[in-house]
Amino acid sequence: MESIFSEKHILRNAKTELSGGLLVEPYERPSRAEYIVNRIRDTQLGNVISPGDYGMSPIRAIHSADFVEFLQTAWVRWKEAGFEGEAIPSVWPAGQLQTVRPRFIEGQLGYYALAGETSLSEGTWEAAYESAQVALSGIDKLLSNESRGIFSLCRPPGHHATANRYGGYCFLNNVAIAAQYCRDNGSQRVAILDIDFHHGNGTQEIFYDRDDVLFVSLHGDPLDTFPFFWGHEKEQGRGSGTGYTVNYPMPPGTGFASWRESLAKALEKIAAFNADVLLVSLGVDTFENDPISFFKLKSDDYLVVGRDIAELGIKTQFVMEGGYDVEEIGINVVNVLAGFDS
Ligand code: SP5
Ligand code: ZN
Repeated sequence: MESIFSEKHILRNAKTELSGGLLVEPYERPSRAEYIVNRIRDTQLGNVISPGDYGMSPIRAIHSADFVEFLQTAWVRWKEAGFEGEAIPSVWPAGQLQTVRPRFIEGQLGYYALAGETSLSEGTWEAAYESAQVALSGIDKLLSNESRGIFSLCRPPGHHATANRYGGYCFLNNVAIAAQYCRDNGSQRVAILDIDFHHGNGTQEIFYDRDDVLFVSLHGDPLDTFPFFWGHEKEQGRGSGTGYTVNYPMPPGTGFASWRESLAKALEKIAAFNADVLLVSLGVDTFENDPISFFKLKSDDYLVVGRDIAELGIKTQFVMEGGYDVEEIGINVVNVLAGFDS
């Protein structure tokens, strides 16, 4: 399988994450992508290609103009305001009937942030833009050639970002941008399978009212983990989108046998939908040694995951999401991709 990757991911290199009341080194750090690309090269999975530039219009097809402008200008405005650290929100419009967008950057952070752990830092916009281009280049290549699978090694990740909110280490929703690109370039039905440990609240919200993009997610039960306010089984879509969002929350300690039962149900939904193309939000934070998660998948299990997905027989793009800083992140990601190819 071919991979799309850009060295510019390194522009996202925040110094801080708010975690347990401390400012720690972010879990979502540049070495993650290096572990993965090194493993791709070591195992000779396939070519690693640089992305093209598809510009702003596919990003604007998903994200609101004011949100994009906020991301583009936030860091400079934060520094100009005289703040010394990285940009972390401290106040939210929780419980307001209507919210007027504040003018000052400090208020805008809370207006646009869905979580406080993710600091805005120098280079964040540039890296997020490039990550979206990695997703777009992958889907464009998949739609226009004969290959069955492609891997977009996106960093920063995207599935928590909504049309107008960032957080959970995500700024632009790469998989949603790619899915809409499919719809705008001839695909009638697009399925998104989200197997990151965390619920893909951003992707869900973006397509919640639609019946042309199926969203199916396997994740830690939001009663017990981030993003806490989305991902319950009863969230199934709205209006003509009813039935086109499907959630499989699972409890702490879930191992591969029961996780795979949920995967089988998810794959049945996708097969019944008769999708032209499948996009997989690929997180490997389901791994037993992931530092922030509570599932118990082992490295060899990821080979089976790739094989199970391949059995659908649908053209598939894998889009990188989470999976934190342990050396096995490279092994686990490449096991999914190699399993798919096998
Ligand atoms: C893309 C993705 O996987 N985003 C995940 C964002 C999770 N953010 C909250 C992390 C909370 C970590 N809690 C620290 C526990 C340390 N043992
Ligand atoms: Zn995750």
